[in-house]
Amino acid sequence: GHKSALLWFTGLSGSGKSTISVEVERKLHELGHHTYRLDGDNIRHGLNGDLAFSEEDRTENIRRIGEVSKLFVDAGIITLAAFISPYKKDRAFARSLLPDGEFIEIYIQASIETCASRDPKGLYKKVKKGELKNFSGIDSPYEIPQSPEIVIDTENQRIDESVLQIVNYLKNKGFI
Ligand code: GGZ
Repeated sequence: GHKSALLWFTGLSGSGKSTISVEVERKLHELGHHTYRLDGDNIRHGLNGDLAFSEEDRTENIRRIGEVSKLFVDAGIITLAAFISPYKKDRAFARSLLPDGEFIEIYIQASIETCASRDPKGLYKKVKKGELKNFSGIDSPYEIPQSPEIVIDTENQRIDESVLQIVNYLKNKGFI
């Protein structure tokens, strides 16, 4: 048996939240753990299909994701949530829903310049052309986590090293 947990990945668009969370989930499966991953693909098109990117909508997005995540954790599933979650107060709200120690904030760190140069979806290019407004880190805030459980330095380490860093944290804390 294991304690369940919510792994909360926060960071800019293009920082690597999705990539790293997918690989952490793969590793947890290899180790025999039951997991569920929430991300833009299964949340913003369905449950939160009515929300856009204003401050109010982002807050509501994160509130619902926090509540849904809590249900998965209650069911004993190691849950991974990968969203920009730019506001400190919204991350704090999600944290407040879980028992102490079960909310693990993982800051996926990359500068805005690095994210813009990666530009996996061409969104930064659209921002530059003026076709996309209210973009996190450019003309919409991203509040850097002040005391996350884990900081991942994506500019200086490989994906497999980042995955190991997170898995080792979970082992040390007795989650897996
Ligand atoms: C930020 C945006 C925006 C704006 C569309 N700002 O890199 P992506 O594409 O796959 O991840 C981004 C995703 C952000 O959705 P979240 O639910 O994670 O955001 S939040 O936590 O702030 O509610 C990006 C895309 O949606 N996207 N417009 N204006 N990212």
